[in-house]
Amino acid sequence: MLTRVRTNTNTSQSLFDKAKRSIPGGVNSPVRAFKAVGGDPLFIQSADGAFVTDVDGNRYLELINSWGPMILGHGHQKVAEAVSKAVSHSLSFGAPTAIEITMAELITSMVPSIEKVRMVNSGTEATMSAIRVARGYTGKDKFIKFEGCYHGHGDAFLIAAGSGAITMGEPDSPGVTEGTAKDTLLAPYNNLDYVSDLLYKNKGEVAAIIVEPVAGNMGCVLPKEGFLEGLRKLCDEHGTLLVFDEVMTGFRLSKGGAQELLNVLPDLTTLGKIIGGGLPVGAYGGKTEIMDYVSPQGPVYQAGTLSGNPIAMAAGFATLTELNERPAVYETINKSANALVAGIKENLESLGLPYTMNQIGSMFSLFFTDQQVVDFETAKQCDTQLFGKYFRAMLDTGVYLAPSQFETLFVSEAIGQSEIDLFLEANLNALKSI
Ligand code: KE4
Repeated sequence: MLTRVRTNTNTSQSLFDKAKRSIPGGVNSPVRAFKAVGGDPLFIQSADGAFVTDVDGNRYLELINSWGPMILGHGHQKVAEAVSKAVSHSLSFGAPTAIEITMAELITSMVPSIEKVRMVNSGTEATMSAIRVARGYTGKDKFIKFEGCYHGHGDAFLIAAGSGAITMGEPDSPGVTEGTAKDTLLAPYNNLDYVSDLLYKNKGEVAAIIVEPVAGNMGCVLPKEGFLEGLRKLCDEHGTLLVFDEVMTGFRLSKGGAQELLNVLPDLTTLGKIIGGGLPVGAYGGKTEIMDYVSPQGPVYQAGTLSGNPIAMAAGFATLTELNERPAVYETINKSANALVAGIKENLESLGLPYTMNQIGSMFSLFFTDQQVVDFETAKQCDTQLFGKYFRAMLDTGVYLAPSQFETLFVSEAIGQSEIDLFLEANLNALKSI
């Protein structure tokens, strides 16, 4: 059962006070600190299916899915069994293992554009490495990213980044040098003319365009008709590599990710989140001709102590195998997402609240604005104060949403009709109270 009204959050509060004495901001990733929505973070004790329980025993229906990985729901038996079996052989060898081959072969069979893949430990490592390979392969220095897209915390990406780094223009963070920033070119999402102009102004200098094929870090923002196809064409014309950052959309929008669903093939793909089934895994891959530039096969160096860790591979392989062998999961989660979005819209309209909802498959975002949200500029027009009130009201009615307007909600296979009904009842009560 949901905790209707939270009894207390005293233990979370005292843990947060304690955490701040030894961890910057009391968290190991900024967005978890609830700064974007107000209030203090909950410390989570456990999770099962579509629910999380905090250290005070409050139970919440959740649509964060640990920021994407938990597509099968929390505590999936096959994933848990795979991990405990792997643990019985000890944890890490720093040497090649057979499961890395079976994992690589599964990924290359699932993701249309990937012929060879390298495992790393996070999405950030994946995107950093992909841009390095693109620069090494093309011999060019610059790359284009889109305002509001987030590709992890690598220096070169913290320029008008999305997710927790939402700011504009200059490097988002001290420590990112002008020298680094000068090679990062920025364009508005969904604006092909701007990209074309950038490529002509920097003729022969642009190694790659990196894009979230469906943006999830300024809230969920979909590519306009022809946008991705246009990027593909521009890259071919300019000898620039197209990099799809599918850390969020990979294995989420289909078993072949956004590139399979939207039928546009990149030269390189970065992966994360679902690929690890909840354990720290990232990967980058693409055409053999490009990936063979990666050390020790080629000259582009990239390494990692725990890359391809056998426990993480076991969790990831079990998760991807479930998705590969039971593609009906996508029908289920998409259907649940459709029902949630339809119900939320009904609730909003019954109260006459201005809103926009963007959805694709099992990813969706609610924006408090009466404009369409198609890029970073329009995303920033939203009423983030109202979103904070909405977030806190939903939390009080037992539903745990992503603690920022500039994030996306994810629906897992553990969400069924009863969870949908619970969510929509809480949603109506929360919307009435803001
Ligand atoms: P990680 O380094 O956090 O594994 O992946 C970075 C990354 C790269 N590319 C995309 C498209 C991503 O969405 C991410 C990470 N996503 C955020 C949530 N929007 C992670 C949550 C967090 O930073 O705590």
